[in-house]
Amino acid sequence: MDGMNIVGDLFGAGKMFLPQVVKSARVMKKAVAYLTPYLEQEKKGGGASAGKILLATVKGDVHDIGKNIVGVVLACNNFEIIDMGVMIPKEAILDKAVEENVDIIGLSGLITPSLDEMVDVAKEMEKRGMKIPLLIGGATTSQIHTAVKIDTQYSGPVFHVLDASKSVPVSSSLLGEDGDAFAAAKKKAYADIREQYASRKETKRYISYEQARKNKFQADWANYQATKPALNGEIAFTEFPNEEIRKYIDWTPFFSTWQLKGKYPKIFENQIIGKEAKKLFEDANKMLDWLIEDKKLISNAVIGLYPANSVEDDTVEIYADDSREKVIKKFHFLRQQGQKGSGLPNLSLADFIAPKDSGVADYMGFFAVTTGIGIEPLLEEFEREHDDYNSIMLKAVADRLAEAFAELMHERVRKEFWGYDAAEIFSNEELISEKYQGIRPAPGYPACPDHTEKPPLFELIHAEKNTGIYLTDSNAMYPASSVSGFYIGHPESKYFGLGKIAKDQVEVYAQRKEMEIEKVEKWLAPVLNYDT
Ligand code: B12
Repeated sequence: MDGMNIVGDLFGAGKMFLPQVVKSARVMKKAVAYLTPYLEQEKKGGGASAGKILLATVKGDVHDIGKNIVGVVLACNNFEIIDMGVMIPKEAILDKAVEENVDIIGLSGLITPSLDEMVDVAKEMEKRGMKIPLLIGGATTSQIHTAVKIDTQYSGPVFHVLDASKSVPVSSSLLGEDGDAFAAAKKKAYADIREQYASRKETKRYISYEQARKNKFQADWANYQATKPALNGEIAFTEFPNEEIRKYIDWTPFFSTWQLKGKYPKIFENQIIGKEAKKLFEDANKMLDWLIEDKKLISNAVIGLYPANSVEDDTVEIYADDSREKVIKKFHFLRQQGQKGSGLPNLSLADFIAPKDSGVADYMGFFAVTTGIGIEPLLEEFEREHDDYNSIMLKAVADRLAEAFAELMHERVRKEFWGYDAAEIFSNEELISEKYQGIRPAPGYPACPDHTEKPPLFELIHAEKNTGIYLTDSNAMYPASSVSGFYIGHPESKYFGLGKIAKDQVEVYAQRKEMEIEKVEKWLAPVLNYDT
């Protein structure tokens, strides 16, 4: 325990790196597990725990690597961790918190619907009259969202925590002697943020939805001919060889998961972190060898290509066949409404699909891939062995495989199934930097932040039946190592950020989707430029 305190301090001071910390924690955890029966006795006479913290990824969300890292780092610093896992409903979180008499609740979430879920947890804590601190973490959470939406719901302490290393000083301060003053200072800081936010909001300029539509991106449709795909409909791939997928891995995000910042392979030359990065890379590859040789993980995919045209600017109709008479699905996209500089369009993904009245026979594609079938028993085994290092490593490797599988399938679509660039030859580096023609945006990503477009996508290509992936209440996919999205082939198509949108667009969007406006507002809360 004393050794781990030193590890924790060194990590906090930037003198030790996350992989080393997690490996040290593994030694500690194994030792503690061995000693627990003896320690239990001693604990009764007054334990040495710095506090009890409950961690959970909120309902509907499956991203958990960050939460697990936070759990390990806190445990290294003598906190007792109760990790409830992923997709945990608020009732279960709070019941457990009461039952275990925890000192702090920590919520993790990485997709936008999780933000709302966290607000609900805070509301429920207030309703139950709880007083313990609530920590908020994960990409897409932010100081501003925490200050404006969460802190206002709960009178107890609320803290947004940027990363694992900050979780220790925040938790220690909250539970320390001056905890109340520390919490009060944060309440005050969040009130200030809200004030600043309210005044900043007014300065940002938006145009009406109608103006935005008039300023859409206009491709030269009169001189455009889309390639007719070789495939019409869906095709599934079951038990796709992982050794093929492996070649498409983009390693840079893998290092950032482990909080080693730098581009692969240059990261190995880095004076400070190069050696650690190399060790980590070797461990990941050993794990990949094991997963592939022993066929531990199963990878499934489905892709579908269909005749498609855009209608009424932002809707895309998918047709049963090239007669384009029968609409089998509709997809709805959103349009940028921020004021643009002259000559710059207000983009919607639908702009890259030929409008029906242009007479161009265009096409659109869809995909869902998973590399996570069979991961549970492996994770359970690591858990039994108190091996967080390999558990986090396995998830990090599986998520790299999922992205790699999406890259591989996209290449095959361009070269083979759609075939608009049959002669394309790119290295993995060139694929990673998206040198090819066309894009594969995923529902939830900045150009199309609406997660409710996933159910129609799943229905169209029968993703659940074909791959074994299913959608949670928040439209996250399970297993976690899964990606789904669209293929758009137009040479000028590109990724962009939607930014915020105004109520006039939300009203039209709700009508088009035949959804209640309140529901649309709930799903799109983080991209609205107004308060609901
Ligand atoms: C890895 C990853 C995945 C993996 C997930 C694997 C897994 N088991 O978690 C894969 C490839 C499978 C994936 C898929 C998808 N993803 Co993803 N993914 C990411 C990515 C690139 C990194 C997340 C990560 O693990 N980072 C490393 C860890 C260490 O960082 P972290 O989670 O932020 O945690 C740190 C801190 O935030 C903090 N912290 C975190 N939790 C907590 C909790 C507490 C209590 C505290 C104190 C601190 C704390 O401490 C941690 C350690 O320092 C992010 C991009 C990003 N910028 O984060 C997108 C991202 C989260 N994904 C996103 C999306 C949309 C998806 C998909 C829905 C896309 C799709 N349509 O297919 C799918 C959904 C998957 C599913 N199953 O439903 C979006 C979410 C956007 C949104 N607004 O909703 C992001 C933000 C990408 C983006 N820029 O658009 N994804």
